[in-house]
This record gives sequence, C-alpha cells and structure tokens, in this order.
Amino acid sequence: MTALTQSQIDEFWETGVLMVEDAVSAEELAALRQDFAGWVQESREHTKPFGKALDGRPRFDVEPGHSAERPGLRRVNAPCDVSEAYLQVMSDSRMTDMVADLIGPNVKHHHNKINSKLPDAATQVKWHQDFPFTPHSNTDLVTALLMVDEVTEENGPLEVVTGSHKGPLHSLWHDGAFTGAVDDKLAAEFQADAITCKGKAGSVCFMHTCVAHGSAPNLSQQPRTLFITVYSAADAAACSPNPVPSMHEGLIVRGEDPHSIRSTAYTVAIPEYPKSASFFHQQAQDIEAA
Ligand SMILES: O=C(O)CCC(=O)C(=O)O
Repeated sequence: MTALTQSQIDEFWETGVLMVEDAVSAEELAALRQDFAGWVQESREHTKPFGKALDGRPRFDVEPGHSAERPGLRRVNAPCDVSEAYLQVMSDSRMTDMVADLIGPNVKHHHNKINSKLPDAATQVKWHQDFPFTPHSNTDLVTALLMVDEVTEENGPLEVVTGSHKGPLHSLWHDGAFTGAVDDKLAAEFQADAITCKGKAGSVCFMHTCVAHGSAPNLSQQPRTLFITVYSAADAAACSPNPVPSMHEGLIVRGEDPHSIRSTAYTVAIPEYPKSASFFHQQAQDIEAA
C-alpha cells in the first residue's frame, strides 16, 4: 500500500521538499500536543537546560531569557525516549508510511527532536543543510518536520531553497570553528531564494537531507512546535556519532534490515559533537554559556 502518489514522490526528488496534510490522525496529534504542553509547564520550574538525555546532556533546552512567566522551551531531545505518543508517530503512523514511499522500502530511524518557538521567543535557525550534521554512507535521508501547531508566515516557518539538494554540500566550519551554519554570504543568497513551508497542524514537510534551510524568530503570539525526525534508507550507515542520541537509534520502522551498506562518493567535513543541549548553542557560538 502506498501513502503518496507518484507525482508527490517525483516532486520530492525534483525539488527536495514535499508538504503533505494530515500526516497523523487527530488522536495522534492531540496526544503530541498534550505531552508538549506538559513539558512547557515543567520548564517553568527551571532556569536553565534540564533533564537528562541518553548521553547525559540536557533533554530540554531553553532560550536565554526563559522564565516561569515567559517560558522559552526551544528543544526537546529524543522525545520518543520519554513519550509513547511521539514514539508511535515516529515509528508507526501515516507519516512513517510516507517516508517508506520516499526512501524505502527499508527505513531506519536516526534521531528525533522537537524544535519549538514559543510566542516572543527569539529562537531562530541559521541556514544549513542537515547532511553535514549527520553524514551517512549515502544521501538517502529524509528529515520529516511535523507541524504540531499550525505554521504561518508570522510564527517562524521553515524556509527552504528548493532544488538545493542537487548542488554542493556546504561547510559548517568557519575559521576553525564548527558553527552549524553556512557563511553569511551564502546565507544571504539562500535567503533571497527561499520559500516558506506553512500548513495546518498535522501537516508534514519532508525535506531531503541536502536541502538548504533555516527559519526566523516567531513574530506572533501563536506557538510554532515542530516534531522533527530524521530517517535514512536502512542501508545508509552513519559516518559520525549521532548528535541527538536515542534508545531507538537504528530502529527499522518499515521493511527489514538489509544487512548491507550502500555507499556513494562525496566529501564533507566531520561535524563537531555538540557539547551542550542543542545546536542552537553551536549556531550562536555560546557553548560556554550553556
Ligand atoms: O526548527 C526549524 O525551523 C528548522 C529545524 C532545523 O533546521 C533542524 O533541526 O535541522
């Protein structure tokens, strides 16, 4: 059974991006929203990143200026490790079926996280491609960005450059530092060509791992919560440590384990393993403050 039409699959490979509505059921969406609301509530009791993920770094990251009155929870690392609702959607939902249509039949989970922009939060994502963060033996990787809230032009939508997955891999290292972002000149070029990915809650944006993307701060009073999962073809082997480790890393979510590795030729700089709760610190170069 296929979840996507051939023209949707073709659009993904041609542009590197595909938006689909109703990628999860109403019940699944409600459960995701409920668990996230609970984490925002919990964050009010903390003044800095808190909780513990698999590798000992904080599971929950907060924006500078976060407070009980104005919570700035911006990242949950590996929510699937602590929430049945997130595990279900990642491993066995309509969204999972769609991923199998794009890079399957054999699909492996790599990592999952929530990026949130609460009202008035300054959280932004600088321009980058995902692959130089998570190089694998081949580039059949998809980032699924599921909209837990409605995403509008004002609340900091994902911005992408369609077709950029067919171009070069761009370094995230500058002057000897891993910044997790492309240089300013290239960022300006991407910005000029960008389109925004908006949709109602429950929509998903599938993005090829080599697509250039970023996003601006939330200028509205509506939250923007994205549940982000990176999947690979099951025969893609990770070439660097997982920056968001999860107890479900390597889980085969569709098809079977082929017990083989497929390689394609490319060169990319090895990413730096994050020292703090999330890549927001790498991009801001404020590791010491984390
Ligand atoms: O949260 C966003 O707007 C983009 C997420 C992203 O670029 C990433 O996590 O790689």
